[in-house]
Amino acid sequence: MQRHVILVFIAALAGWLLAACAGGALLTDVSVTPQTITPNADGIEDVTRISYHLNDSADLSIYIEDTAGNRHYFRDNRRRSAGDYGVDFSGVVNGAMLPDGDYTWVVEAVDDSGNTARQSGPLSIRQADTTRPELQGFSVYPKTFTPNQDGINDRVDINYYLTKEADVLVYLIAPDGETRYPIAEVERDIKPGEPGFHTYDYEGGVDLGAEPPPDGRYTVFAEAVDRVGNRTVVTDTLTIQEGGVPRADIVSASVDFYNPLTGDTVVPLGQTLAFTLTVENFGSVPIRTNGPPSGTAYRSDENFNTKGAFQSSGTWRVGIDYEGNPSYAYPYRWSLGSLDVLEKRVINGNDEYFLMPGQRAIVTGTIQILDVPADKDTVNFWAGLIHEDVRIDAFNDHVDPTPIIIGF
Ligand SMILES: [Ca+2]
Ligand SMILES: [Ca+2]
Repeated sequence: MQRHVILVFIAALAGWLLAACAGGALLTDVSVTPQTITPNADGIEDVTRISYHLNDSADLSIYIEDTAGNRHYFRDNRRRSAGDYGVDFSGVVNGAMLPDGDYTWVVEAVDDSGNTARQSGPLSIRQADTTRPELQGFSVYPKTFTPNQDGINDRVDINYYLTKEADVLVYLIAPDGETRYPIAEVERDIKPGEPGFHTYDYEGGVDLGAEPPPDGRYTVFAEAVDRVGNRTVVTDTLTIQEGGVPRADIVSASVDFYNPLTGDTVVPLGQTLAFTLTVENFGSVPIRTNGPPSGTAYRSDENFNTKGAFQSSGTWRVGIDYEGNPSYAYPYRWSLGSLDVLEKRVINGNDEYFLMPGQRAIVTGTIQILDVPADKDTVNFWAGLIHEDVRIDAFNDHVDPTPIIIGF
């Protein structure tokens, strides 16, 4: 009796080994449920569950075959180790919904010896939403930009009209083809993902103090995926030049205030206060400046506006301010050095002047004191390095306050 049981066991073992060697047991427990899907994002039978078990490592493919014999690969030769697997199929292959119809699903595994195991069955698709989301009028402007907060071509506008509710990602791909930089949408009445006009305002991250992506030619991708998985990708190009966070300071935080007649810090009413300081661009990008030029003489009742040199977003200037100033800060301003030491560029028909990376410039100027700024004999004067409409760094504000004796 016992001998008989052992014989049966050996026979069963032999049969199992035979099946394994023949590859018949490589792929087991395959099921596709349900057999009909209606992929229209109504939450009812929008996907079918494909489950299978691998008894050994294999290259696995899943494809859907139409009645004409065309294979639509959902998974193509993916490496899989032994184990249980399950994946949802929504009717979408390569970002496009298969049209309504009757299909055959096929799960196919090829082991390392080249043995193929295959199982198949019917799959019907009904009420499929085959409409792809479109990104109409996709535009990137300008095509070249310089994200460096100099007020010229610092930003890029990216726009499109989305035709259908979808998740949209917009990002740059670097020249290496891999590194990705996401771009955030500007919040508007039309929420992200809703049909309608969408806009993105990109400054390379510089406004948050981050270094922008390195200079180079990038591909802008906009990728829309609707609720059932239809996917649309549009691309354009964008070149980044002279990108970076601008950095400059007043060298040694030192300002030399003096009366040119005497060389000391006594400036009686009617006489002139002069200053000299040095500015350095210690960053990696040019910084823009404008007039009045270094050396310009002010009267104390003038300011840079009365000189016709209005505030200009992104420009850098040296300013002088004083204790008891009743008006806005730094009313007396000068360019970073005389124009002949700066780099001149013609941009959009205008002459623009730049202090280049690593460059230093001496800034001088005078203020004729016509009245007592405060009800005091001695008034503190100081300098600042102003990045107009952007910021004054703490180390560039209120630099080297110096008591000037005015009254007697
Ligand atoms: Ca459905
Ligand atoms: Ca710029």
